Amino acid sequence: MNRTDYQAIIKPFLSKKRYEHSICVCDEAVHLARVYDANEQKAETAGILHDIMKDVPPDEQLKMMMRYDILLTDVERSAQKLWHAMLGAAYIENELHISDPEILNAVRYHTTGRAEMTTMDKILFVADFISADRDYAGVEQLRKSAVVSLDQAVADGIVFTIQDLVQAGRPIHPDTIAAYNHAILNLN
Ligand code: DGI
Ligand code: FE
Ligand code: FE
Ligand code: FE
Repeated sequence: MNRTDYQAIIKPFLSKKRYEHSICVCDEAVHLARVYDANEQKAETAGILHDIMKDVPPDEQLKMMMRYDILLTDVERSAQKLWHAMLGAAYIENELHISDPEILNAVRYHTTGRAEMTTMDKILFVADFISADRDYAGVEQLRKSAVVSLDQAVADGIVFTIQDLVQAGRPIHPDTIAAYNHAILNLN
């Protein structure tokens, strides 16, 4: 399967906006893979597929997670935005028969991050933040820092996320906290 095949697979699942986001993340992931000497084809696959489950209605996402024996913690149940990453990884493994752990983990952890992120995890995490379709305040700075230090960009992204979550009074997933601590400890 190549990029064209995967584009055709994700299209019926996604809104036009989310489809275009997926293409932009794919392009950025390939770019970062080139900069950081990682496998460009794996970055391309992870990028194009990362949000495949994002627009599936939440009740349907829950049913699908049960089908794949995904058990949710209390935090995960309360944070619907985390579901598409867990479900997305299970879906592409079970239905698209992707078995490469680098791709599966990058998709699985693209929303929260985790401790000990692989280069591929970091590439997808950062690509999702700085893709061409993003236009939040600070994105230009993050785009610049991403090609200088992937670790710095991961840390900045996690700080953004945690600040937003605290501001909104939302629960923070343990993987997000682990990613934060790991990123901070390894920068200095
Ligand atoms: O799917 P995208 O919109 O492209 O991006 P994403 O998968 O990174 O999702 C971002 C959303 O996920 C954003 O609204 C914040 C939320 N999120 C990330 N980490 C956590 C979280 N939400 C909660 N409650 N807890 C987390 O640890
Ligand atoms: Fe996502
Ligand atoms: Fe995304
Ligand atoms: Fe993200």
